[in-house]
Amino acid sequence: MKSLKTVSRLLLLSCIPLLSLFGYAHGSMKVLTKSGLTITVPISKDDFVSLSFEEQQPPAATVDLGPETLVVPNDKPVKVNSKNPLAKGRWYIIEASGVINDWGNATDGIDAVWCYAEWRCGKNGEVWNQLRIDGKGMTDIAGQQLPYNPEHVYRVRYLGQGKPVELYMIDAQGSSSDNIGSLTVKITPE
Ligand SMILES: [Ca+2]
Repeated sequence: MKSLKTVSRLLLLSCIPLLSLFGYAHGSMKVLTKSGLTITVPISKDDFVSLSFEEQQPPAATVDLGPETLVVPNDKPVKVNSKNPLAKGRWYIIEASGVINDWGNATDGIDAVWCYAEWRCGKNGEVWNQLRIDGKGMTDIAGQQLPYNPEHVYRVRYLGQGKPVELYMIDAQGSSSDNIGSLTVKITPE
């Protein structure tokens, strides 16, 4: 809604040239605003050539769309986009949780960052970065190793690119038929 101050200013700006042109007023215009105020401007209706309002757009605000939780399947060759775009230049926390399996022999063995299936990746496990966030693994985004977490929850800071974020599991893109499970990814503005 246009503020009263703005309306008053526009009316004055509109009328000053007219008043200057005609030198005097022999009537008045009453403007009733939504707030209930009546503004009286000394001018005759015959003096009007035109009257126009210029709407001023409010400055673009940073919209905080809040947290978003997405499920990224490991048993289908799909990529999941966040519903909300991530504001350009804004920092977010991306948290991935859950376990998956890529071989159909169990319900786990891999999480967002680590392969911890001992028969496949040894006692110390291996960093597989199966979850891709805009094509990157979580350790790539973190810029450092993410220690194995037996709770299988990992968090990274992520800088918004002004577009939705794309999430997918690597193995699922070409070998999903024996895959099991999904990961949960929560995106929260910092
Ligand atoms: Ca597979």
